[in-house]
Amino acid sequence: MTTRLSATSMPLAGVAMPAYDPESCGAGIVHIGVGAFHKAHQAVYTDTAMGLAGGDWRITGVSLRSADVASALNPQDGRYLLMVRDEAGDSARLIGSIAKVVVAPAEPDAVIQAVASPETRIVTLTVTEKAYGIDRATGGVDVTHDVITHDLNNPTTPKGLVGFLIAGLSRRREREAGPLTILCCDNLPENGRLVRRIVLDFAERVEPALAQWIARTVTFPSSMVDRITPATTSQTLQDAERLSGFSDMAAVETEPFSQWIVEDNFAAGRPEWEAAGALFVEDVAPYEKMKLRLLNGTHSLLAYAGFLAGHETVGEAVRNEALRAIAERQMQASAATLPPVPGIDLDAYRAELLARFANRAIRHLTYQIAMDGTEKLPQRICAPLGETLAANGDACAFAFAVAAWMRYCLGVTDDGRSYDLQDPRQAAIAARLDGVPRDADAIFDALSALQDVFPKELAGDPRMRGRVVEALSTILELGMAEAIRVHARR
Ligand code: CS2
Repeated sequence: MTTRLSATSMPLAGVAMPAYDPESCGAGIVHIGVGAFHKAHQAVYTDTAMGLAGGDWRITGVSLRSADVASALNPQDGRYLLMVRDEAGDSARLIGSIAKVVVAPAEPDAVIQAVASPETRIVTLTVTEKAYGIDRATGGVDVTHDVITHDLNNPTTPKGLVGFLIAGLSRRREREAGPLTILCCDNLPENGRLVRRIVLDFAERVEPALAQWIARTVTFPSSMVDRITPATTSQTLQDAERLSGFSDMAAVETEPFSQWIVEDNFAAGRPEWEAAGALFVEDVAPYEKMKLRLLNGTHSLLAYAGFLAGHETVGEAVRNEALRAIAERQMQASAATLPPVPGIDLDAYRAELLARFANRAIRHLTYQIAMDGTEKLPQRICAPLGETLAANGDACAFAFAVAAWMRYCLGVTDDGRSYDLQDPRQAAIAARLDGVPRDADAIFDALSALQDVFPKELAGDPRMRGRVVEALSTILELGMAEAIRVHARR
């Protein structure tokens, strides 16, 4: 049997090793949501930064729900192989920046303690959009969200992200452990400001004095993160073993491209992430908008339309010429809604995105990206769509994505296979679609009434309705694959 990877492993030649001694560095970061993306992004920047500039910045990972990541990483002393793949081949590197992973349901106090520890100077987050429990109408916490309700009623024994942050911050204040930075790395617009608002709103409801302390002591810079990282599969693990010579249950595969744009507003220092290529700027908003609308918005279109047309991966979907044409049209319309983005040529950025999507060495499943549509559509599609209409533009370029998502909500493919929507609002979607005939107008009415997804003005705009119903009728009538061909010619 192959030996399990650990801190003392000497992998095969060709695997790059950490350029520092991880065990001699202290921890300085708590990261909540240790998924494949974190392991291919922030953990890598921190690993490079410690290699170049040192510092006590190792990461204590936190999983809010499952014990899987902890059982993969802890027996390996936090080590894992990062495989960077493109059509020219793979390169592999051992990452040493994660010290350990704590599982919140098993050790809730360890999570609170980690946030409160004076060693901890930064808490980074990749928990996905739905974990924040945002009320999109007010920007505060959604008091109907079951985890938020639980945590508001049980502030010392939380279950969710905001509850743990508040419990940790409250203990931090008690211990006088000093200022802290909370750095959101999820794909949400103005993500730092957004997290600050929900944290302060929650604190205000539990203890107003704590909210005041947080406002004075904690900073919430925004950041734009980018690296296409599919979920790890058994193939990933096999490839990692072949490359390193060790059994590695935590290996991750990703693309060569990587970007991190961060607002430089840190309350208690930070690693030299710029040495690893991060860009520090005063205002992240234009970069975030660009990435959410051009990369993520196109991803969502390719996910819904591609999945239903039988394309298992984003690569296959974007190699379908007609779907690619629809994607390019949506990108062009999205780009027209963007302010100038300092240092970025948007045409070149769009062309590079299409090449990244087409990377044959990465199998990024359309079904994976299709997950949580109600949390993703607002910033990716509805916001540029609403702005386009407000400027008297045409909704046409965005209508196919909305129609494809609505068709996807029916939960069954054109050849009759059912699939799970994997959406936090799937019960509400099912309730709205219950008894609704297979008719574009009726489906549009049922789903456009989801106010968390479609703001009232947008849902009520006849120009959006006309275009989406038109696209959805074609999809229902001809099936997705043929509808893509027809729509591309329009
Ligand atoms: C994707 C993102 O799953 C999704 O919704 O659009 O995870 C995307 O791959 C990343 O944001 C790329 O940086």
